[in-house]
Amino acid sequence: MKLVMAIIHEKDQRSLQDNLLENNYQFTNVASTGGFLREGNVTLMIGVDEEQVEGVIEIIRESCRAREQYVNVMPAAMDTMGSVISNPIKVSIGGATVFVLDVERFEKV
Ligand code: 2BA
Repeated sequence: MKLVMAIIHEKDQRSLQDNLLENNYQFTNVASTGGFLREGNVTLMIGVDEEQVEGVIEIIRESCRAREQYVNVMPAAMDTMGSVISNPIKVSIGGATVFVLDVERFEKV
């Protein structure tokens, strides 16, 4: 058995969940926060048989799209008037960040 962990944008959550449910996959949602942007994202834990991994990844690929976002980078420079000058950079987020882990043991007790 494998555990697919997918970190996705909150805006893709509904679409991915619907598509997984339609295909009879079971999953758990965990609210998470990106370390870089420090914004909420969503982590799905999807337990599947090994032969289902590629199918799940394909559903994730179809459900999640890449986005671009500007973020202010610190430290900011100070101008001559002492005000803060932010330095925005463009980052590309997602579609999804996916980890596939081996599951040593799976039980529902
Ligand atoms: P965040 O850490 O908030 O990162 C959001 C996006 O910012 C990243 O998108 C990446 O394009 C950019 N980014 C991250 N660190 C950066 C840096 N040091 N300099 C410049 N840009 C940077 P994604 O790569 O698509 O990642 C989306 C989210 O997936 C991340 O949110 C994080 O929550 C998770 N993630 C990505 N890689 C991970 C990893 N190796 N381990 C654990 N979580 C990861």
